[in-house]
Amino acid sequence: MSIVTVQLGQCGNQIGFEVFDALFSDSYGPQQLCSKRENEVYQASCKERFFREEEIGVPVARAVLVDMEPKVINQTLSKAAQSGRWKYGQRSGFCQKQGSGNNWAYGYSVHGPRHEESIMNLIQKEVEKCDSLGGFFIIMSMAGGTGSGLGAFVTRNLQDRYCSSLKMNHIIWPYGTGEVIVQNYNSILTLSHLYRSSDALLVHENDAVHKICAKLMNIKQISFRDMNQVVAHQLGSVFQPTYSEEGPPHYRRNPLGDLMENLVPHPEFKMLGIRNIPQMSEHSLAYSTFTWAGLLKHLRQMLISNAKMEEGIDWQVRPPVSGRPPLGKTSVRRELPFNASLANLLVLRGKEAHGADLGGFRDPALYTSWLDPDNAFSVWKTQRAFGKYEKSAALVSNSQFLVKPLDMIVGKAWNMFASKAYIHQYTKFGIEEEDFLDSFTLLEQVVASYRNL
Ligand SMILES: Nc1nc2c(ncn2[C@@H]2O[C@H](COP(=O)(O)OP(=O)(O)OP(=O)(O)O)[C@@H](O)[C@H]2O)c(=O)[nH]1
Ligand SMILES: [Mg+2]
Repeated sequence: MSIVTVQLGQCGNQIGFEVFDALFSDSYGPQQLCSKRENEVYQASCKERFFREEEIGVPVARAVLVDMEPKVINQTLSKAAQSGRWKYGQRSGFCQKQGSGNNWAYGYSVHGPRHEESIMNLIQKEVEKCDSLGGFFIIMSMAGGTGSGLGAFVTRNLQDRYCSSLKMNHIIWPYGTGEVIVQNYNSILTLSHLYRSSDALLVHENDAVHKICAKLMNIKQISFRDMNQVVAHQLGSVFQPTYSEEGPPHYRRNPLGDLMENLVPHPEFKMLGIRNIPQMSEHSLAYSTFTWAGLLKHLRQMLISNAKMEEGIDWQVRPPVSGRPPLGKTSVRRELPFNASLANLLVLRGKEAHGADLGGFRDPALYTSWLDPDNAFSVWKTQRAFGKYEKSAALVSNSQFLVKPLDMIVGKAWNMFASKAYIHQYTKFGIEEEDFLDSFTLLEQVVASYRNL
């Protein structure tokens, strides 16, 4: 089954490019751990998902590029073409002359309806080129104007027109400080709208990705490109092929569907995050060896202590000893910031992945009590290595990890809203105070639901 990717705004397009490049590099890079035959099946599986063949030339990404200004789209198209390895479709990009100026309302209410037909036609053309559609992957930031506002509009349209197809939005969470003043307004409007029309929101926080670049990758002057490569690597480590239930050399046909089934058991809980291990510079990798036991022990502790990387993990955090306490009762370890999960999907790639001991992730104490732990944990595997790592693990979690950042954003937006700051810039384009109030209500409910897991 194929996935159609929709890249929106500056951020969505820049990340989208790195994702396709990472998928392609991994699929066609050197590979020693599996047989030639198995490697070919892996490549074919990746291609079916993310690329299509044209009669002449290199594979074409199953993607649509949308921005309201031409610069990033043109750069992205030409970078892919210049790679000489893969490219975007000839008429897969849509741009205009002027962006949304970080105004969500402009993206949603002006650009959206004005360009609805053109954008939806492009998407439909790409869908028609899939033998079988597995769903949509929609990449955007939540703090700007186009990716966030127009992205929310397009997602709603996809929900109307392709209601039986899955939609997963990949969202970049803005830096906590130092960006545009209205980022919290844009963020709450994006999240609340996507909560109504998307099946899952897969989030990367810029602050966390920045730290990974600094601490794990040892990059001194960190650019968006560096950060996007980290994000792309993490996404690739989840979405590259893994064995189906039949086992090797058969690969999973419907990754998006399986992922949703494993991770989103209830529509109130659709916030997902990724952690992976190891992730390091080429130089450090040359001096490192890994065991599955060591990798999984670290990854588990990253999950329960809500660390985004292995460096600086708090080893004091433990799950409650005999299950978590009933609501309202205090736990002995309550002061510790234990990150409870609703569901986890572990993806193992590389040497002897089939032999790894997964007991630590099956521990019922990690999970909410209302879901059977057997259903809350799933694992995907392949013995084919991912990129340059002989062994690697990624964990996609539906957990409490966003409670704090979400609560912060809602709080900051609410404070600004209470003093009516900048509201006129939104009402001017048809987003009323009522819409803000609806967004606050919805997101406060999401925070409360996750907090009570
Ligand atoms: N990780 C990452 N974040 C980005 C990138 N580009 C922009 N951002 C973040 O995205 C937010 C701004 O959104 P943009 O995507 O630039 O905005 P846009 O969708 O183009 O919308 P307008 O420019 O307002 O029309 C900020 O939070 C930036 O930190 C990128 O390439 N990578
Ligand atoms: Mg822009």
